[in-house]
Amino acid sequence: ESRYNPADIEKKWQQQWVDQGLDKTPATPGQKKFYALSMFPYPSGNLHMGHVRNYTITDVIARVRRMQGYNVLHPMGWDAFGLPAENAAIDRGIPPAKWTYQNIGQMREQLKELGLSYDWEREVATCSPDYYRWTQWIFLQFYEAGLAYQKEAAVNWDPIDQTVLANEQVDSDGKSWRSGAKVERKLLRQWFLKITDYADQLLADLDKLSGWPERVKTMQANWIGKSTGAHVVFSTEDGDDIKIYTTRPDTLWGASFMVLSPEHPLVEKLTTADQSDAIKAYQDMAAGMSEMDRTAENREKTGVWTGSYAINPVNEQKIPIWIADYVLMDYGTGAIMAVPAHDQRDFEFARKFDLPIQVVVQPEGEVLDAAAMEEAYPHDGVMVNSGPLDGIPAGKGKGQSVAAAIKWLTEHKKGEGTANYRLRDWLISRQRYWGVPIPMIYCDSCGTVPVPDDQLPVELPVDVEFSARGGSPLAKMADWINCKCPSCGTDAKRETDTMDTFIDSSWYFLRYADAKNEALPFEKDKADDWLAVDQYVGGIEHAILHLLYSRFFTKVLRDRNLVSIDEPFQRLLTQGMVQSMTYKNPVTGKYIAPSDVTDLNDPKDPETGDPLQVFYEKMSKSKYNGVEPRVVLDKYGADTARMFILFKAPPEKDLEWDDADVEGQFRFLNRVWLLVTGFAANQGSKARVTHVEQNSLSKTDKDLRRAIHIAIKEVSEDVEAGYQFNTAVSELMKLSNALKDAKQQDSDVYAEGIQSLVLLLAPFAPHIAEELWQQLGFSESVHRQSWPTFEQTALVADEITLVIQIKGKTRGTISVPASASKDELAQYARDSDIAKKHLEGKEIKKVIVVPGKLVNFVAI
Ligand code: ANZ
Ligand code: ZN
Repeated sequence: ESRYNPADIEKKWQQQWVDQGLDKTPATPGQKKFYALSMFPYPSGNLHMGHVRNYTITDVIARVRRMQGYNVLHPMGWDAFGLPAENAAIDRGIPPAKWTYQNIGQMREQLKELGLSYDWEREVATCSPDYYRWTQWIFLQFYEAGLAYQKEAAVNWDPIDQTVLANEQVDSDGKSWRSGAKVERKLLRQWFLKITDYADQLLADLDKLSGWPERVKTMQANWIGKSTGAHVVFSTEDGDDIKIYTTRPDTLWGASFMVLSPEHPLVEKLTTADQSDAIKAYQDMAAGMSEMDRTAENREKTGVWTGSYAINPVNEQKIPIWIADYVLMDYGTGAIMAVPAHDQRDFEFARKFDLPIQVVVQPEGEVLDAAAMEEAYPHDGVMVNSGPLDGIPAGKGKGQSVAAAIKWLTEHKKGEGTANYRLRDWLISRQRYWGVPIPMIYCDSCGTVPVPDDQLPVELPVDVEFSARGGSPLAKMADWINCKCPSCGTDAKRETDTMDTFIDSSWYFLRYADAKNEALPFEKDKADDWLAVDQYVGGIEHAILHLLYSRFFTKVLRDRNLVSIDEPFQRLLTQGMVQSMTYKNPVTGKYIAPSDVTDLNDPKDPETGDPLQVFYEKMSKSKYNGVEPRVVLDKYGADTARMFILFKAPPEKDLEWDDADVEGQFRFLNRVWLLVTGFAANQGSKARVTHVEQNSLSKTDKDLRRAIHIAIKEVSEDVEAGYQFNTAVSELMKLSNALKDAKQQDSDVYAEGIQSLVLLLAPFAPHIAEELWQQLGFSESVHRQSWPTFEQTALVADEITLVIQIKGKTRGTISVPASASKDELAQYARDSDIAKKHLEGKEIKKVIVVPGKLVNFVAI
């Protein structure tokens, strides 16, 4: 007998599986298809434990489905554009493409070592021109549909390096990560995708996603942020219309001033000569501030009066028009009616600038006095001072006042009910090199002209100079920028911005269905065949943007008749974090590497001597608590790493790394190895059991067979019900113990047990299962076998004969399950005809149960 040595078998089988084309996607998915997808990684260069966990979970699902007879698509690829590659170019002079492809090569090897059953023929890299050509094509589809447009928007501007910064490059104190300069806001003309057109569908269709965690759906719903209310039109004294959005049209009679966003287009016109300087100064100040700062709670209110008035349409009152930065231009209409009695921000503003406050909602059993109020009253009550609404129950929740107000507004043609969304259009322009060039050309005579399909891809130029200063490298490449207008042929210029990398990942799951297509991003039939993704697995950090954008893309592509599905991901599993022990000095706040801690049982800071806090936290470099997949693979092999990860916690829960448990899984695989190789050596072809006749079995064989079929049943159910792989692994351990304890090694049942154990183990620890399967004498791959099914009859426990006594005298016997507990035995006896007959009219004083033998009723 040989020892279990993962290094001997894992590489060998990985190569053989490739040679056999084991993981290739079937050409036609047919009726029974399964699309298993992991969120593809950014090729940073190294796999971390979070990746290993994510991909192992999906791999087990894919492997089980294959054994269950599904045609499985299980692909992998690279989310390969993005900032780190450009930083590597700036810092180390390596071209982004070279850096990226090197990393991809490295990580691909690591994935292969894990024994993940990917169809590598469908691999995609978003930075490859074969892929981004179609990203550009899809962008042009959006443009054609009127869903891509340009407008001015603010960027983070580093005044020293003269470059645009991504949000991640701005420190929390608003300084550039590289130059340290205070970051400014600068307006640039940029491209947007009109995701707001789909806000309603994106919200409503969340209901279709029954296989998604509630938490993720709630996060998406909050992000979309639908509110309902009304548009109301106020007129200025000069007769201009100012439209406002309010969620509380019922409070219109309490609107005592208006506030416009400083960027509102009417501000200039409304500003009187006297107020002009103050307004301009205020606008300049607001322009330099971020939205976060502007809307921060408890911030002292600021603002300036325009000098003009509007007329409140419900009561013809003349009310002043102000500007203030707490009103944002891109929410609602960028203008509000202020109701200080019932809105806290308006209240603070009114108090600060001494503006009138009018109560229109009275709380029940209390009288609000505007002069004495210390804060706004936003709660329920009864409408007052509100003409036609007086006396109506008020409030957003139970009140009828909002509906009544909308009815009044509609009848009087002064407004209408409407919905509003927090969701904004998606700003996709990035002033960067390493991304998809936006395929647009600017011509002096024709304006903005899309690059014709047959000129795609607009490729990234290669000889590029990188420096942290002076903006995007593309914007400096005259040769690349200058081109001919596709429409009139005169000199024109290319757009130099590239796309947000979230666009690349918004359609990759469709490309996998037809990854090599050179004429289209994917053929409709193929996408329809494979999509939706049956199981998507990834991190909760993508709960909002990536998933929302992918849903948006899917709906637009559907509306362009490129695919038929409404939703891309049928079921979503967000796996928990991989945590590990961290050591932190509570005094200095510094993390200490475990290797620097002198005594792990009494951990102290080696420098200061302070006792250290010890707790589990997500693995990360900065906390020195990462465990390198490399180290685990070298020491134990991929199968142990997989088994540990699956065993230690249910997939959606956080997992605490524990070396002893890793070791434990290694030992378990060793036991399985000994068990199966031992059997193979002694019994050889006995393993090929195809049928066991339950009825002719001895009691010991029946008992063992029950354990086998319970394991099959439990593992199958654990896999089916929310992928409870941790309990599935426990069941495998139980089965292995039962086989180890069994004496009848030469029986058919024992052979059936060995065979079932290897089959059930196959999705979890694919290499060792394959090796053992072959040692049992089978020639076809274990991964091509059918998933075992349990026999109901094998599950039934044996029966025993139970004696029934009344006052010590035997009255008869009944048959009961051998597994029945004491209470159950008493119940079986009580329910028996024998007991009923003899106990009629008597009172039971005592019930004596001798397990496995008899029940005695003491009755008088
Ligand atoms: C009058 C009013 C009275 C309001 C009241 C609230 C309470 P949500 O629920 O988030 O949609 N608002 C509208 N547009 C705004 C903008 N561009 N910037 C800042 N605030 C804006 O919030 C809608 C409410 O936020 C609107 O309803 C408006 O204030 C304000 F007792 O109108 B309300
Ligand atoms: Zn032209």
